[in-house]
Amino acid sequence: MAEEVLLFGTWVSPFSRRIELALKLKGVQYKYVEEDLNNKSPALLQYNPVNKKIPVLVHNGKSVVESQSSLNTLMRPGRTIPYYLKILIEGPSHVFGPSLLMRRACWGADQKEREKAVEEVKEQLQFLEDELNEKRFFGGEKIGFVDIVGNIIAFWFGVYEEASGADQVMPKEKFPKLCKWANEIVSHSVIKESLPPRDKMIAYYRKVFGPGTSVID
Ligand SMILES: N[C@@H](CCC(=O)N[C@@H](CS)C(=O)NCC(=O)O)C(=O)O
Repeated sequence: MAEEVLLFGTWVSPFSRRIELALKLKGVQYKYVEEDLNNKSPALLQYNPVNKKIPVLVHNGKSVVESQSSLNTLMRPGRTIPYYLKILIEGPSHVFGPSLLMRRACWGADQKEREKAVEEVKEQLQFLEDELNEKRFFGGEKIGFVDIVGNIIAFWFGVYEEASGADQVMPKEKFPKLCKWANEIVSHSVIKESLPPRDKMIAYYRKVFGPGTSVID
């Protein structure tokens, strides 16, 4: 990619962090714009007038919205990820995938909702465990698209659990391969420096998803 790459994001968001990761792994120079989601900048509204969400990747004035589309642009130009993996990682519309389910598992309104979400997350994790099999990363020896999208599982899940006090959904005994993979992901030198500070995130989620709050984006 040539110059003039902009990324609009928010420090705590797994979605914008994954684009930062891909940019760093690819060695692309970019300018990062931190957004306050309660007071979005005119530039963000201009580049993503449709749903006004971050992340937005802007290349030479043209924007790409939705983190998986941005990742495709960066990591797999001209190719697309197998659809079943896409569904598993994030869900067809970001509603059924582990990310939001995990938030329900941790902060759902009542025990019944939380338990149901835990079961669903575990089912999806089992599929990923089997898919990973003996591979180091989902794509083989190198970190790829699915590994980056999986940043939520590798890092955010543990933060959600700690912030909410929920039980671990991905114990080593049940998901040894995924746990090993998660450990590799968070220990990778580029990824390590691209993850937000854990303590700050835990404090943030405690405040944002505390008792009485609803589980939203
Ligand atoms: N499916 C989207 C999800 C992005 C998303 O949920 N962004 C949230 C922050 S983590 C956002 O911008 N929320 C503000 C809003 O909805 O107004 C993606 O992968 O890019």
